[in-house]
Amino acid sequence: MRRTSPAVNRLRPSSSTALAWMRSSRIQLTTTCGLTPSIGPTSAGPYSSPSTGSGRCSGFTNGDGTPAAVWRFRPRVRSAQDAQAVDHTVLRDELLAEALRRGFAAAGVSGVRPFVRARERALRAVREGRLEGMPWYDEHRVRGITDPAGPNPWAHSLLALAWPVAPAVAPGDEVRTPPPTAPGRPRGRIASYACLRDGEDGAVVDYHDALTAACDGLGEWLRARVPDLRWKRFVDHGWAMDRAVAERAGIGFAGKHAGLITTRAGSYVLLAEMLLSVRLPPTPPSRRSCGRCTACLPACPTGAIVEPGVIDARRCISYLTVEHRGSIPIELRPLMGTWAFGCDLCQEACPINARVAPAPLDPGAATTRSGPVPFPDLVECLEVDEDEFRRRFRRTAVWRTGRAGLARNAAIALGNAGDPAATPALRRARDGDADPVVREAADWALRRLEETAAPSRG
Ligand code: B12
Ligand code: SF4
Ligand code: SF4
Repeated sequence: MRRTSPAVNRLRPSSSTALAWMRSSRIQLTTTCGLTPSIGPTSAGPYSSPSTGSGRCSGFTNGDGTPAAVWRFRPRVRSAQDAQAVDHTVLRDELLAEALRRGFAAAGVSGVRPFVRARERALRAVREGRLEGMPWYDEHRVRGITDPAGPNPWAHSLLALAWPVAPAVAPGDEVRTPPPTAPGRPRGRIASYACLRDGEDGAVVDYHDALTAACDGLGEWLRARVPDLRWKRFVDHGWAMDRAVAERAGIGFAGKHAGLITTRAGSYVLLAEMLLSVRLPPTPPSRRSCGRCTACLPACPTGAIVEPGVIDARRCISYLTVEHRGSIPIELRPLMGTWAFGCDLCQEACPINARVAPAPLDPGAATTRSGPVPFPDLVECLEVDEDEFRRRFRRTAVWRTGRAGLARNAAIALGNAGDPAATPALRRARDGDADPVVREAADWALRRLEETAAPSRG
């Protein structure tokens, strides 16, 4: 059983003046978690609230272990403006604690000034064609997403949030694909984020829905404390630059596999952010890094990590299986292994994930009857019809690739799985699938099975 590292709370600076000020302002110190904020009835400014009373230590650290609460102690409150700044620091810390209480793995705050460095990198990626095949991700969009406050002049803060995802397999361990459920029905792989489960009934949910609900809940919580609050959420719909916001807010750092790495869940997180009209003090960026580790670079089978932190999406299995429409380039197919949707290999190679990622999913059944599973029956994925595809995947991440996309991926995965007993299913798809791309992929897979079986026949 894997455990996330315990949150470590630190109080800084812990000078006697600061402590005296805290007492006079009714900021409380607790022995159990280091710090539980509360603000007294004399506080000025638009916000005042009683103590959260939650007493949760975890509420006051960033995802990367640095204190989310940057306690800016002042010897005394000199003016109403100062008092308001104090209030907003407390409000921010209560908000961050509330986010963690609601299940987020990390939360932090950044300012709204444009993300200039991320813009330059993304423009370079677009110009160099590394994001080709995603026409919606163009220069116009890059300029928009790197200036989220531009069209929202009321916004003063960005709340960066990371939602934990259970890995499909324990990172660092050898991947043991469960045996086929029947001869000729090998199991492939679906990336962990697509298998995200709802905490309440354990059903697979689309992460957009899960994060949207979690953000809305947090927004309402905040509105109850800041009555005139305006907010707007961004849940991976392409109108914010999630990793750049997360980095600036200090909820983690960008790894060499390009993923944002948090302390509590490693890179097994999905990101979202909320623009807020309230002016909250920012949390500091993470000082952590990958150091000398390079484990993810050779773990990528297609060479998609072209330099540390830089992905050529055109080679990334995640792009090929999720975003790419039409035929997949032939030279990449043998490198795609048995991925039917997405890819987690660079994350699985990461030693930080091996230490801190959430407990892995149970491999479970091979059938996708109740939605995506980490090790799906590939023949089932190949043969699922439009109605069934809709029923099984409508409210999950797999919906994005469409019935034909999943069948195409499954055909290629079956070619790579190397089980000749899958030949009849591939022949049926080659001769009968409604989509020419699926028929061609099945044809390729049949030839690949023949080629890979040939040496053993000889
Ligand atoms: C387009 C996209 C993709 C594309 C391109 C990926 C890419 N790296 O650019 C494809 C389809 C390949 C993809 C794949 C995946 N994605 Co995606 N994707 C996005 C999306 C929509 C935009 C990303 C983007 O702007 N890319 C352009 C590049 C330039 O930007 P960037 O990678 O964010 O850049 C940061 C770092 O790479 C770094 N950087 C960039 N250039 C350089 C150069 C140097 C020298 C250095 C040091 C750093 C550096 O700085 C940037 C700012 O922080 C975001 C959602 C969003 N709206 O932000 C999700 C997002 C990045 N994806 C996500 C996920 C989960 C994945 C997958 C893991 C899914 C899977 N299991 O199959 C894979 C991982 C692939 C990988 N190793 O990155 C998550 C990442 C969560 C996390 N922990 O970081 C995001 C944030 C979605 C979300 N809201 O949760 N994705
Ligand atoms: S997701 Fe897979 S293909 Fe993409 S960079 Fe990571 S290991 Fe490579
Ligand atoms: S595998 Fe190593 S280099 Fe890659 S992201 Fe993890 S720590 Fe960084």
